[in-house]
Amino acid sequence: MAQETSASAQAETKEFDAVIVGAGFAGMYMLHRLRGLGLTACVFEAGDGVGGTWYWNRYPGARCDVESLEYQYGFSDEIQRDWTWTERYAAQPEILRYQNYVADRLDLRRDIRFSTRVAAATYDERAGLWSVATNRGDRVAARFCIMATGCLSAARVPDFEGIDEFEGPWYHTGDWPKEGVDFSGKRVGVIGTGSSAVQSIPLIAEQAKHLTVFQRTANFTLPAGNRPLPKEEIEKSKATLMQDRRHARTTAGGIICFEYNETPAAEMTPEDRARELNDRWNMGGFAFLGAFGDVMATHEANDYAAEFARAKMREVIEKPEVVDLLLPNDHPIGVKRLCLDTHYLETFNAPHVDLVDVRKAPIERITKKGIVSGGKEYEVDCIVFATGFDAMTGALTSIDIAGRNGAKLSEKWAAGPRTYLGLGSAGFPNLFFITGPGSPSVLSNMIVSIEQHVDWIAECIGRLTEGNIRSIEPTKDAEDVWVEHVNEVASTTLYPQANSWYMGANIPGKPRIFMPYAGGVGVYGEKLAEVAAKDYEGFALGA
Ligand code: FAD
Ligand code: N01
Repeated sequence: MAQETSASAQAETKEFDAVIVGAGFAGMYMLHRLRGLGLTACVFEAGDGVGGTWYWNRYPGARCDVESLEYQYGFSDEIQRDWTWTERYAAQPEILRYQNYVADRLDLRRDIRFSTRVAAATYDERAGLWSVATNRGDRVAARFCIMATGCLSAARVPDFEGIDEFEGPWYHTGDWPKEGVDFSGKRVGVIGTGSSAVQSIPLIAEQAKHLTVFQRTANFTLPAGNRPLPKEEIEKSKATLMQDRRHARTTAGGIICFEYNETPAAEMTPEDRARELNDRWNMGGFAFLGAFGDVMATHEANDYAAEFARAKMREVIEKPEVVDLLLPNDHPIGVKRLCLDTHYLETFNAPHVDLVDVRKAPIERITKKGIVSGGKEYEVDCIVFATGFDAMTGALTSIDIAGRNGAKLSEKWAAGPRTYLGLGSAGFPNLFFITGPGSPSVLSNMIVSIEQHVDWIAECIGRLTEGNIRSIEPTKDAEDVWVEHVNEVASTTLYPQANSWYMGANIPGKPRIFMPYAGGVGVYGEKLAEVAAKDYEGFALGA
């Protein structure tokens, strides 16, 4: 892996065609596409290397849950052919190596300023330029400002009272120390039972002397079925990846490794339903949610899947006192992100692993020595916060973004994000979001959605530049119609029925709005193409 270097510090305002914020999958590909247009771009990245999610989330057990052969770039046949994945679900170090390999191949780092956080972006209407300021005093100006800041990059530790008094070390899964953590001989407390916890708990338990897991909501989790990838499967994927990716863009989830059964549950016999669920459970991964056409749309269909999953989960839990606690029963399956695990539930069979129900008795405070819930102090030597992210909007609203007339994005979005197509927001010319709220983003294979957005943005910028068009921004009318459409589509699903981060429910005070677009990558892609073909219908173009 090449060492990360950074672009030289900017003492005074320097001008570029574009500024990109973030150097994860999105920012890296955006930079590559802008270079291809002959434009200059400066990327700012808070971390000291590329990778985004896979740079920050180094907790034990971190790996993708979209299969590696699909969770990779699909824009370059050479790049994909020269890289070989080793496991069905690649682990974090392998994904980060892959991202560094791509950065090497495309010589990306020379335009990336690392260890630099963008603090503010202000639109200068007269000059038609974004002025971007960083925490290190850089100031750059650019016609286009592209937020590749990530949907799950603003790690959040809840405001527990007393956290500063805790005498041991604590960690957040989304900001894990590079050097790793040795839990040997330690009493560990893990707060949270989402995907990050489900992946890390089995490995933390292997090391720890004692592990106490603090659970607010039991989650549906199913065996990932991870395994080494055989040579033939890899070769087959390499031969067809480019066409597979074109296909993936026409699907609902940007994934082609399994097909959705479109038949509604009620139209199937009980035997067919059971067979479908069983086969898909055994496949491992998200195929399970494709068992019937209406799993995510009706309670009846969802209940079949949820009941099946609970029965399977129950089979591996041995301690009678935790069975009921570990089985999710307060939300439909799939409306909170489904977890894929490797021996998560089995971990609770071990005598040194305890589960504390913090739904019944919420965490009251952190003390010098541990965590207090239900009036009882649980002593621990270290704490792992697997408490998730201020998802979808957190990274954007933490930047002081001011558009026309100094209007702030964070104020405009105070009652929930407002975008047209998840790509831009009225009043903020030439500001693009990659996988922004109102786009399929986190409901899909994110790399497919990232490439879909980057390609659209690159084509748009290319056409504006060629046509000498100074600016583009959503009209308020188009934005209002889109926001309404996003809500309408969500309301035809079961998604709004859970306290999920999709709904902003994990952040106290955050408006409860279903933020991603549930219409699917394929349908959404058709809309993007239509808008571009109609000379950016719904956008105002400034001469
Ligand atoms: P990110 O990778 O989040 O990168 C954004 C970057 O922007 C970060 O490096 C951040 O430091 C930087 N940044 C943000 N704000 C600023 C600022 N103000 N100044 C400077 N830099 C800034 N998706 C899937 O489709 N499949 C999976 O299997 C999958 N697994 C996941 C596993 C984990 C543990 C997590 C947390 C997420 C997972 N995701 C998965 C979602 C994942 O976030 C995306 O797949 C993808 O990596 C997002 O890439 P990105 O470039 O859009 O954002
Ligand atoms: O975060 P989460 P995550 N007191 O928000 C609990 C992706 N990802 O980092 O459910 C007590 O899901 C919270 O409880 P509740 C994936 O998209 C993918 O695990 O809000 N508990 C929950 O249990 C995923 O969905 C992978 O009631 C508190 C947990 O903390 C997303 O990233 C791996 C609390 C947070 O779970 C986020 O996952 C990892 C409080 N005050 C991540 N506050 C893959 O497998 C929060 N919690 C690929």
